[in-house]
Amino acid sequence: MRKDAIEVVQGDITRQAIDAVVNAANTSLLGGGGVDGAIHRAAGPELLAECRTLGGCPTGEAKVTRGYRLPAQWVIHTVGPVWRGGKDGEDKLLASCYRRSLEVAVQTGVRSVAFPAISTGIYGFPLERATRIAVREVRAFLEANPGLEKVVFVCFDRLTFNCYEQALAEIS
Ligand code: AR6
Repeated sequence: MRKDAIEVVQGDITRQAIDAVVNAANTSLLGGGGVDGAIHRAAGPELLAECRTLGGCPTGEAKVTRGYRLPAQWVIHTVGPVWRGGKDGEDKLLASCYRRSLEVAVQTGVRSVAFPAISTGIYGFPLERATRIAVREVRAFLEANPGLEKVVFVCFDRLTFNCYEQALAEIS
């Protein structure tokens, strides 16, 4: 088990010195609030210009752009599900976000990736449920992909940080 390949930190994902940061975007890929707004502000207008060429992104999928003014070289934009009570395929779609983001990362030659807690803000996905899915998917992917060296869960607040620590301790 490559436990040491996963890190949990509290902080701002736009400040992470890492190969790629994942953006919790919407299907338009044209920016928004939350972490999406923060990434676009920090990366600068060139990011939006490149996003305009991508033609949007379906929920559960991922697309890559350059990072422009971010310390990260790449941004992997994924679209999490809006929480609608849990019977609308939300779990599977969220798992797909983590898996597809990591697949795109490996295809891009990325060795380290930072994730925000996708869907747990504006999209309302229950935090504990989301963190368990995130940890499970990332663990499984790391097991199967030794070329990927590090995945960091970047938590904006202490509650999210604690949830990831708990999920990592439970799912071993
Ligand atoms: N660094 C790390 N995490 C952050 C940051 C940051 N700078 N800013 C916020 N978070 P959200 P969603 C956390 O709402 O639920 C946008 O409008 C935040 O505290 O950003 O997937 C998009 O365009 C929470 O833990 O994303 C979509 O329309 C987590 O990031 C919609 O929001 C995700 O919260 C997507 O909603």
